[in-house]
Amino acid sequence: MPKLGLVFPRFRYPSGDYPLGLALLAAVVRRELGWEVAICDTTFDARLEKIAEFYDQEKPDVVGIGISTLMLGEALEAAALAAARGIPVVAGGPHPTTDPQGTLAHPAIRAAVLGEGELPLLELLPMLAEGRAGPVQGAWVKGLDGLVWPSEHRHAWPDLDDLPLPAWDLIDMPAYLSAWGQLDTVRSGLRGLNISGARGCPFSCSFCQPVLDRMFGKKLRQRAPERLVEEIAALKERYGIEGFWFTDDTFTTNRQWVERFCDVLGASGLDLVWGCTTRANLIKPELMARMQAVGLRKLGIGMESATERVREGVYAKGVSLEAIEQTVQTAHSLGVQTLLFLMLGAPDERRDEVLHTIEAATRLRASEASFSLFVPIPGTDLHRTMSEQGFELSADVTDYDYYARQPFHARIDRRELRLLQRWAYLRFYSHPYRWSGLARTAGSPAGLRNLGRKLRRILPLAAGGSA
Ligand code: B12
Ligand code: SF4
Repeated sequence: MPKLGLVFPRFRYPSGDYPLGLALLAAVVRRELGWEVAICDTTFDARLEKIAEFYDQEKPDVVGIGISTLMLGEALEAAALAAARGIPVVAGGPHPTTDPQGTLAHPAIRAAVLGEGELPLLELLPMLAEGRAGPVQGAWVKGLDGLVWPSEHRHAWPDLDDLPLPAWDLIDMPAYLSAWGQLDTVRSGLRGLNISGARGCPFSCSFCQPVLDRMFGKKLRQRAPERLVEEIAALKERYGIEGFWFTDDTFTTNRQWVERFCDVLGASGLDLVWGCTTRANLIKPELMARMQAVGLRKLGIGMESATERVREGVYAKGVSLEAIEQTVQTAHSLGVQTLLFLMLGAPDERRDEVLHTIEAATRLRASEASFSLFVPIPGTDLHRTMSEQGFELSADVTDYDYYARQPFHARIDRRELRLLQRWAYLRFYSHPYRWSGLARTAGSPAGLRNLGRKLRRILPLAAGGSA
């Protein structure tokens, strides 16, 4: 029986979220093609030798590598190791989706899949295993002679309810359960896992689109609440989870669907706590109360910036500051924690605007905040407009590392921005309102590890420089 070897080269910035996309692809390939599948996940053992050993032990007929832009360097090394053993390589995930041509330029890679990998992979695997090459919808394919068959469109899985359960048996689930910290501020050491209920995002934030559109499309496709709750029940039965976190981009886009989900979850009697992300204008108090009644304990909210000029003028977020303040206040009154996502250092953002954002976030009754340094991801609208406006943007994708370098000359240089980022965390978390959450996080080994990991990311001041 032929074998597929899937690789998740997460050497940098590991998290407690298991590679759900790869686990789904593995399950689909097993069910539809009857192939054997093995997964090499470097999250807990980030060494190239681990990947080489995986190839030598598992001897896959084809290798598939999941790549986000931040993983590109290690992914290409993993691909080269496979090619050196004569194994054809398929690349998939956000980076090949955004830049299939650039991905295929690497000699070791034979195919770059656009967006959802399930359908293209089912066509590609037999083809590559037999040493053939040809056109495939949703993938760019390269023959052994270097001839490339491009593809215009991604090829989406038609019905999400027809996807099998992820291949958990191929993932080190106990390691993820103990590394998971999404709901640590709710209860110290809470056992939980990530889950996906939908694909597609209809919104148009300039720092994100059209990457997400290319990945999953703009149309929201949701799983039936019953199927989703079955998966949650299976996770509880097999792994004893006490909570879960939705990786969906905007969980509350479709109000009726959320209400049905709450009904089904409530009726299941599973008694779990959970969290999700939303846009502040898409969750009314009544809906939040209904979600809270069936276990919602944390809400992630994209705030990005407190100044309208940056949030709307640059990021095109489409959410007012009033809506953000209101939603945080409602959550606070319902006992739902909130996690704000913010970015510092937009192309021409001034120091006073950054400081204003830090103060505005600190004032809100939000339990947590993530202050990232802005990076224009290649392929996004903002990357394009910045280039049209004359910003010199680095062509080296390894410069698009959130935590290390700056791929353009910003008004505030990276060193100062990093100082501002430290100040933001200090200011936000020194407020007594957040001390109990911090204490709960520090009260579990996983929480403490996650805290240490975050500190290591924000503390270096001088890593890299501007492009
Ligand atoms: C949850 C999430 C996370 C989680 C971790 C997810 C994980 N398992 O590692 C956390 C919070 C840790 C995270 C971190 C980051 N993330 Co993130 N994340 C997401 C999010 C919201 C959902 C991912 C998900 O689970 N999707 C559901 C599963 C089913 O889809 P999937 O994994 O993408 O897999 C499908 C396809 O991609 C494809 N595919 C994937 N692998 C492969 C392999 C092969 C061989 C093939 C054929 C196909 C294929 O097929 C799969 C099934 O259809 C996405 C946005 C989104 N909606 O996708 C952003 C997203 C992936 N993240 C992004 C970014 C930028 C980051 C960070 C840099 C953010 C930061 N400031 O820290 C870090 C980078 C971490 C790293 N080491 O790479 C970007 C990536 C952009 C890019 N060009 O790479 C995205 C697209 C968001 C965005 N719009 O900007 N992230
Ligand atoms: S940032 Fe969130 S809401 Fe905005 S386009 Fe991306 S996924 Fe959609």
